[in-house]
Amino acid sequence: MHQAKTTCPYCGVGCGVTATVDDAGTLSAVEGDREHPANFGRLCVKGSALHETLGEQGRLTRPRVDGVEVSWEAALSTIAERLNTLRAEHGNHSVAAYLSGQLLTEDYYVANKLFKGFLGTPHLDTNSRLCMASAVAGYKRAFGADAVPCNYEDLEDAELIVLVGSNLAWNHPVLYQRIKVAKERNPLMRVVVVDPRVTDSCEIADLYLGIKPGSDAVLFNGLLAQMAAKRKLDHIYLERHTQGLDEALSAAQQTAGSVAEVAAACEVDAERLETFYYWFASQLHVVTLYSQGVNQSSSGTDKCNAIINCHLAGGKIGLPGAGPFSITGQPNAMGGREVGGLANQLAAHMDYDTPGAQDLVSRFWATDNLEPSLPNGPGYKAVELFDAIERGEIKALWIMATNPAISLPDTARIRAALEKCPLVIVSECAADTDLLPYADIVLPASGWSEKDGTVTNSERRISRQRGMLPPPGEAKHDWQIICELAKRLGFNEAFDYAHPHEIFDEHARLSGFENSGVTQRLFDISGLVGLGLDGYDALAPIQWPVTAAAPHGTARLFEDGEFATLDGRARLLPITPRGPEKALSEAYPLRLNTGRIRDQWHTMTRTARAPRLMNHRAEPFMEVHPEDAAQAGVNDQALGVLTAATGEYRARVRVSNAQRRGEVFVPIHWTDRFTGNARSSALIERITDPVSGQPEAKHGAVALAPLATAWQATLLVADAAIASLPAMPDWCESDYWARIPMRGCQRWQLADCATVSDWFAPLAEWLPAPASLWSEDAATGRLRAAGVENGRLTWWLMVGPPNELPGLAWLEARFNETAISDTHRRRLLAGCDDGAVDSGPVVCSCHQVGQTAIVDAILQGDTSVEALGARLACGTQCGSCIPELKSLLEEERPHARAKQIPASEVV
Ligand SMILES: Nc1nc2c(c(=O)[nH]1)N[C@H]1C(S)=C(S)[C@@H](COP(=O)(O)OP(=O)(O)OC[C@H]3O[C@@H](n4cnc5c(=O)[nH]c(N)nc54)[C@H](O)[C@@H]3O)O[C@H]1N2
Ligand SMILES: Nc1nc2c(c(=O)[nH]1)N[C@H]1C(S)=C(S)[C@@H](COP(=O)(O)OP(=O)(O)OC[C@H]3O[C@@H](n4cnc5c(=O)[nH]c(N)nc54)[C@H](O)[C@@H]3O)O[C@H]1N2
Ligand code: SF4
Ligand SMILES: [Mo]
Repeated sequence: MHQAKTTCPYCGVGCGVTATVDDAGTLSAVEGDREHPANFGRLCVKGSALHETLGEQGRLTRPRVDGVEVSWEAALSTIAERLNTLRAEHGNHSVAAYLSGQLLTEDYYVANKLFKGFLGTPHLDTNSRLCMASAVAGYKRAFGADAVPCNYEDLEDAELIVLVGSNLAWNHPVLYQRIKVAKERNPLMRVVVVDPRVTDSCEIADLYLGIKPGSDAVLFNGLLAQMAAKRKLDHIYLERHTQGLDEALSAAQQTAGSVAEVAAACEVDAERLETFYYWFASQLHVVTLYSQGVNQSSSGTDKCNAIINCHLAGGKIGLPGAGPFSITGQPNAMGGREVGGLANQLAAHMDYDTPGAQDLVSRFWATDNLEPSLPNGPGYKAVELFDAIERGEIKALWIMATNPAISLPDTARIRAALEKCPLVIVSECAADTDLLPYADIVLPASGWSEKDGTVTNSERRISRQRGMLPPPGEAKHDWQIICELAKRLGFNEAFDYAHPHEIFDEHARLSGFENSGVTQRLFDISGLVGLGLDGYDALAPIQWPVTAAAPHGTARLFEDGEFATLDGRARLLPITPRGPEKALSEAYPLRLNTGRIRDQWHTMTRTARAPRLMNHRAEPFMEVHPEDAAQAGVNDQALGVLTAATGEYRARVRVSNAQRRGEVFVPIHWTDRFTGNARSSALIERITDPVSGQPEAKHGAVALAPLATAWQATLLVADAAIASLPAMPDWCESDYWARIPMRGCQRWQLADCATVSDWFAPLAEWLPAPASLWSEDAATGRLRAAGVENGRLTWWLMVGPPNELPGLAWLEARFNETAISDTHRRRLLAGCDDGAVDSGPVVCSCHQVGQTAIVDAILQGDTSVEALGARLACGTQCGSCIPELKSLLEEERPHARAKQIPASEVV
C-alpha cells in the first residue's frame, strides 16, 4: 500500500487529494490533503467519490480508425497521412483543434505548439470559450493581462462577499465551506447573493437579490453611480492607478438612473438594493466573486468590466480581502489560458496583437525559418470554428477532452457540422459518449490517477496531478499522443520529450523569455525553470508569478497599484448595459436558464460511474415556478417538454418556488447516453458576446408543455446480464426514458403514449430471462414482473407511477443477492405498502441518507442540522447537503418561520 498526493480533476477550486493505492494496485481511497492550501483536508462529495469512478470498464483501450480497432502505429500514421493530404489540398488553415480546460498544462502546451507553431494554423480553441472567455476579456481590458488578482484567503479576510451568478455551494463546495467557516468566525462578515434563482448558496446570504436575468450590468452601473453620489469613490487611488473614470461614470449615470430606477430595471426590491449599495460602498474589504451567471451572456465581458469598475473606483483591489474574483470552472481552465489555448492567444499570455510576440515565440520555438510560419492573426473562436466546418472551410478537427456535441449551443447544428467534417479525431477516456459516433479516428487517452502534469486553480496556484495507476489497455497520455504524431509529421526535435517535466520546463522558460519591455507579461514562472524530474515530482502548490524576485510565488496581484498595461494604469470602461440578445416571444415566452447540479460533473462520463452520485438528482429535470406550471398544465414530478427554436427537451418537472415567475432552469449534464432527449444546449442558440465569443448559455427562450403519456414504467436490469445482451432495442425510443446507473444494475424510467403491450413485446425478447414472476392488474394497468435465473434476480419491471416504487435501495440490494428468498420474491411483486418503503431522493450523498428518513427524524423532534447529523450522519462529511437539510427543517417543522430567502429578515 502507498499514498500519493495529487489534485482533484473536477472544479477550479483545485483541492489537494491524498490517494491510497493498495497492494493489489487499486486506488482504494481518497481523502483531502491536509497540507494543500486550497482545501486544507476538505473534499466535496464529488472529490470524495473519486476512487469510485475508476476502473477499466467503460474506458477506451484501443485506437480506432473508421470504426475498426487498429494499432497506435496505424492510427498515428493514418492521422499524419490524412492531415498532410488535407493541408496540401486546402492549406494549413483547413486544420483545427478544439481543446479543454480538463487537459493538463503539459498536454495543452504541446497541442498549442504543434497547431499554431508547426502546422501554422491559428484555429485552435478550447471549451474555456464557453466558460471563462468573458472573464479573460474583462480582465485584459481592465488590467492589461488575464490575471486573477485575488486568492482564497481573501475570501476569508473579506468583510463583504458578493456572489454574482455563482452557485458556489454546489459548484465550488470547498470554497463555499471555507467562507461559511470564516463567516462563523467573523460575525461582521456579510454575504450577498445575486442570482435569479434562490440557490443553496443563499444559505449563507445576509441579502439576496433575485435579479431579472441579464440585468447585472445595470446593477453594477447603478452601484458605480451611487458610489459617486455618496462620495464613496477613492479619488486618490483612481488618480494614481487608473484611467477612464469619467467616461465609465458618465455611462453608468446615464444608463442606470436612480436606485429606484435600477431596482425596477433589475426587478428587485429598492430597499434591498440600497442596502447592497450601502454595504459595498462603505466597505473596503469587498470581494465580488463571479461566474457563469455573468460570463455566459452576449454582454458577459461588459458585465465583468461593470463589476471591475466598481472595485477600481473604490480602491477595493490589491488588498487582503478585496478584489474582483472570477472563479474558474474547470480544473485547468487557468493553465489553458496560461499556455495560450484560446484562438485569440498565441502562447504564454501573449496575444497576436502583443507587439513583438510573433517574433519572440517563433524564435523560441525555432519555427522562424520554417514553412509554414506562425499564423499572423487570431483563429476562429469555438462557435465560429463550427460555422467554418459547416461552410466546408475547416476540413480536419482534433477534439481533446471535451464534448462539443453536448456543450456547444445548438447541438443539432454542431452534430450536423461534425457529420460533415471530412476528418474528426477525438482523444477521449470514456468508451461511450455522444461525440464518439462522429469521430473518424478515436484515440484512447489516460485519465486522472494515470497521468502526470500540472494544473492551475482559480487562485493562480499551480499543483501537480500525479499518475499512480497504469492507463487501461493501450491508452496513452495526451501529451504523448500529440508528440508522437508531431514526430510523424517530421517535427522530431521540437517534440522530443521523454516526460512531462521537460514540457513544463520549456513552458516555464517561455514564460520568462524576453519578458520585458513591450513583451513584458505578468505570467512569469521562470522561477520554476530547471526543476528536473525530482524537483517537478516534489513540486508543492505555488501561485504564479514565480520569479527570481518572487521565488515562493505571489499570493496577490496589483498590491502596488501597478497594472499590466503599458502605462501601468488600470482601465475603467464605459458600459452600456444590454439585455439578453435572445428575445422572448409569444411562441417561446419563458426565459431558459441552464446550469449545474451538486453531484454531477458536466457530461457525467466520470461522476455517473459512482452510483451514489446519481441519487441526489437521478433524472433530467426542469425547475418551474408554480404559476408557470399551473398555466402550462404540468404537475410536480410529471413529465414536461420544453421547446425552443433549435430543439426540444423532455424531463421531469420540479415545481419550485426558488424559480422566478417566467423562468425555467435545466441542468446541463444529461446526454443521449443517459436519456432520450434532454440536452440543455439543444435549446440554446449560437448567440455570442462580440468581444469574448462566449455563448449566451444562460438566456434561452422556451415554451413549456406537459408530456402526455399513457403509462410510466421502471425497469431494472442486472449489470452482469446487460453485459451479455445485444444492443438496446427500440424501446429506448419510448417517448421518455432515463437510465440511472445503480450498484450492480441499471435503472430505466420510461414513459410512452402507445399501449404498454406494444412496447413490452420487443422488450420481452431483449430481456435476459423470461418473466418468472408476474402480477398484473388489468383494471388499473399496473404490472409487476421479474426475471430470476439461477436464483439471481436479472430484471425487474413495474408499470405504474414512480411514486409506487418500493424502496430503490431495497431493490438494488436484491440485485446484489446470490439467491432470492421466497419472501423477497413476494415483495418484488407487491406494492410499496409491503414494508419496503422508498427512502426518497438521497439528500446526503456521502452517507446516502434519503429524504424520507430525514423528514421522519424531523417529525420525531430533531430541530437542527446537528441533531439530524447525530441521528443519521447526514451532513457530517462534506457538508454540501446542509442547505438542503436546513430547508427540510424549515419545511417540515410546523410553525417554523418561512425562511426560504434568508435575506428577508435581515433587511
Ligand atoms: N457540481 C459541479 N460543480 C462544477 C461543475 C459541474 O459540472 N458540477 N462545473 C465546473 C465548471 S466548468 C464551471 S464553469 C463552474 C460554474 O459554476 P457556476 O457559475 O456557479 O455554475 P452555473 O450553475 O452554471 O451558474 C451559476 C448561476 O448563475 C445563475 N444565473 C443565470 N442567469 C443569471 C444572470 O443573468 N445573472 C446572475 N447574476 N446570475 C445568473 C444561475 O441561476 C446559476 O445559479 O462550476 C464548476 N463546478
Ligand atoms: N447550456 C449550457 N452549455 C454549457 C454550459 C452551461 O452552463 N450551459 N457550460 C459550459 C462550460 S462552463 C463548460 S466548462 C463546458 C463543459 O463541457 P464539456 O467540456 O463538453 O464536458 P465534459 O464532460 O467535461 O467533457 C470532457 C470530456 O473529456 C473526457 N476526458 C476526461 N479527462 C480526459 C483526459 O485527461 N484526456 C482526454 N483526452 N479526455 C478526457 C471526458 O470523459 C469527457 O468526455 O460546457 C459548456 N456548455
Ligand atoms: S471542491 Fe472542486 S476541487 Fe475540491 S473536491 Fe470538490 S470538485 Fe474537487
Ligand atoms: Mo466551465
